[in-house]
Amino acid sequence: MTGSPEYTPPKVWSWNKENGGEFANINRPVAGPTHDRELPVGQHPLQLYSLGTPNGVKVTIMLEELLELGFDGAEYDAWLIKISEGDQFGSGFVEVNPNSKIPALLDRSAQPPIRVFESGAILLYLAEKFGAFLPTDIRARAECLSWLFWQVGSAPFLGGGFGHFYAYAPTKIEYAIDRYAMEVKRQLDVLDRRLAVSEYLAGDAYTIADIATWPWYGALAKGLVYDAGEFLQVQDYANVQRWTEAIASRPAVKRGRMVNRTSGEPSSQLHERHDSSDFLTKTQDLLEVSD
Ligand SMILES: N[C@@H](CCC(=O)N[C@@H](CS)C(=O)NCC(=O)O)C(=O)O
Repeated sequence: MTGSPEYTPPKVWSWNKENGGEFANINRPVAGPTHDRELPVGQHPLQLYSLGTPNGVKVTIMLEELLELGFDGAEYDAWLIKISEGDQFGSGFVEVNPNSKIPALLDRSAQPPIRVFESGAILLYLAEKFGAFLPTDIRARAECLSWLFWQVGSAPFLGGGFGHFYAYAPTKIEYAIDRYAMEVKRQLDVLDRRLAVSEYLAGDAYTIADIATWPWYGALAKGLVYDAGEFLQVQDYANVQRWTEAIASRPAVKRGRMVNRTSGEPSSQLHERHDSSDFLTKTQDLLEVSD
């Protein structure tokens, strides 16, 4: 084993603010707001406070899929929460999500408005509210929820484990990278075996299980996260590749990926979404030209 400096934990842990890791500036050992700031509110029933990360994209894909099916009640305002600047610690945001993480949703069609946090809970809330992307048959529903909860439980090993130590940690620690690379490859194999016998995760129909899983594992399979495609040999998971491509080609997925996105091609970034026409008129390439 190489790359791990000797370290003996002290009796009592203390907060090292200068640990050198990416995101060290926003990580804290305490919860709660750091400053007063109300959240903006737009004209639609659903107010989404988010960012175009895999967890955020789950919700914007779901909302765009619902709109694609003709559910007008799924119209939404998507506000940008800049987590690197600490927006998630503003008092208004903490009222919607006490866990201070995107995505967070406020449904103002109910009085008082209903708050929903945790991407899996938001997908389930929207699926039940609109009666879509969640099978009603008890067996298919159980399969769908099993994969949905699998995703929510598994992704932290991919993001917080593998991604953190492979891409973000200030030193490359072989033990940590090995441990999480093994787990992520095991997870890819779990998906690959399932997708060998089933078109989508819950069966023949595309559901919230796919909507939750695709932004993480589909992006990984395309080599788009952590620049780790070659390291993990993602092309070997042929069934995951087939599923990834099929979902990537859906119009709602293409739109959902653009919302609250702040990196990549300017034409792929729609920082805030308040109307369906924004995809044609408010992407960063167009805003930069008119500045
Ligand atoms: N389990 C949560 C995870 C959400 C999460 O980790 N969000 C990240 C961005 S992808 C975040 O807001 N991080 C800000 C922070 O940790 O302060 C979910 O699925 O919604």
